[in-house]
Amino acid sequence: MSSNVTRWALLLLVLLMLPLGAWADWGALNMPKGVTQISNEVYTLHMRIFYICVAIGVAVFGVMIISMFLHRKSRGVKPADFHESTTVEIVWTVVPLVILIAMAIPAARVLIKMEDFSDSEMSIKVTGYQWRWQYEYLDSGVSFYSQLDAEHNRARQQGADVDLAETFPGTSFNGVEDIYLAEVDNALVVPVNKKIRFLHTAADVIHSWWVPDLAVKKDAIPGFINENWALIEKPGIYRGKCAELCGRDHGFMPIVVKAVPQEEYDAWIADKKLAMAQADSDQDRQWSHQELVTAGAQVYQANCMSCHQAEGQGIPGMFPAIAGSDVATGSIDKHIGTVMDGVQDSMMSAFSDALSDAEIAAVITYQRNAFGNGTGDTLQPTHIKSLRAGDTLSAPSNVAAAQELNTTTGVN
Ligand code: HEC
Ligand SMILES: [Cu+2]
Repeated sequence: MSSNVTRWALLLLVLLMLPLGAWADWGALNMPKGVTQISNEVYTLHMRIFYICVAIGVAVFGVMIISMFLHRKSRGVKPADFHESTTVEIVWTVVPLVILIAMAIPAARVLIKMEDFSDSEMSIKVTGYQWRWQYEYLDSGVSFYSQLDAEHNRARQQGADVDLAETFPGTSFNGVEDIYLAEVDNALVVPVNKKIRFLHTAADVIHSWWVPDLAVKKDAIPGFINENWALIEKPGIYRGKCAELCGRDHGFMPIVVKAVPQEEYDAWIADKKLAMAQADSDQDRQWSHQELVTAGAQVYQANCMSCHQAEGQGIPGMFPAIAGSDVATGSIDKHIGTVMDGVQDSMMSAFSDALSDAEIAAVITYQRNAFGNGTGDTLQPTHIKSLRAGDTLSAPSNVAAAQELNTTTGVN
């Protein structure tokens, strides 16, 4: 008997020690408390229900294990042979019912709060694309795209071979500073202490905008608008990602929300508006060939390189090469059409909404001259602008004029 007890005690000890290593980092496994009132309520709710589950688990397994131990055959226990007990049936119906109601009431209360969009002080429309986010500040007209930082994007192309210490010197990629693949070019800047309403939709496939610290996770569905809101109390940088399997690069569309004090936010909006006005006027001027190529290289790295690759070599069987491509060295109209309207039923999406006139003109000029394509062509933003206006007739002469301009000025 006593040797039996020792054996049981030993087994229990081993079982208890197994997860000890994991306990040290328990906090990292749990859901974050977040920085909004709702996220705190969600956290509290989550913990309450978790503890109820733990209590039920301990009670049920406790009774089971103790019963099995105390009434085991070797002790000569005889099984009871009664049938049907009204008392037991009432107890095991009423007790779970009471527990379920006790869980449903606080859960419904938080859910209703999450769906309450009244009194929101500003609205941001968030549109998911493969693979970037567009943010439109509906109150101030500011709008931009946000995607994986170009350096991170370049590093990840090396796959498992990437040496982070070498690629990002001075940056720790362990622990809390781990931002590899979690950095974007343009963060979503928002003011603290304002009720922000988010409107979620998508332009191609279903995405999901997920920022754990804000307890915000909403599907972005083409043709639908889903709502959500957040009131951030603490300035800081909050990171998230697309939580929907939205295609090949699904893991590479991070979200960065930067919450700043109101004055800082106002200054940022003013800056953004200025930059947008500047970009607008850039659409109307004549660019030099070199300017377009330089700008185009950046547009290419940010938007096209993930598929067509750094040297324009593509991935055989998947993404065509731009180097020596019939489209990039042939008729410029076909090239423009490919980039602006995409290719039906392929991974080549339409870029006419995602890129500005200048960006489209620049990336096409770049593709037609980089990777040994050397066509010498120059495409002006004004040409794309007139195309958008439906003015197809003026197009060829415009291109020709631009080419002449370049041969005469020698910028080619
Ligand atoms: C998601 C991957 C992807 C991205 C990003 C992408 N493309 Fe493509 N691209 C494709 C695919 C796939 C094709 C082939 C389409 C077909 O013909 O079926 C293609 C074809 C092309 C072609 C025609 C090449 C040929 O010879 O057929 C050009 C030009 C082109 N893309 C330009 C661009 C530009 C410019 C960008 C960035 C603004 C870009 N692509 C971004 C996937 C991509
Ligand atoms: Cu996505």
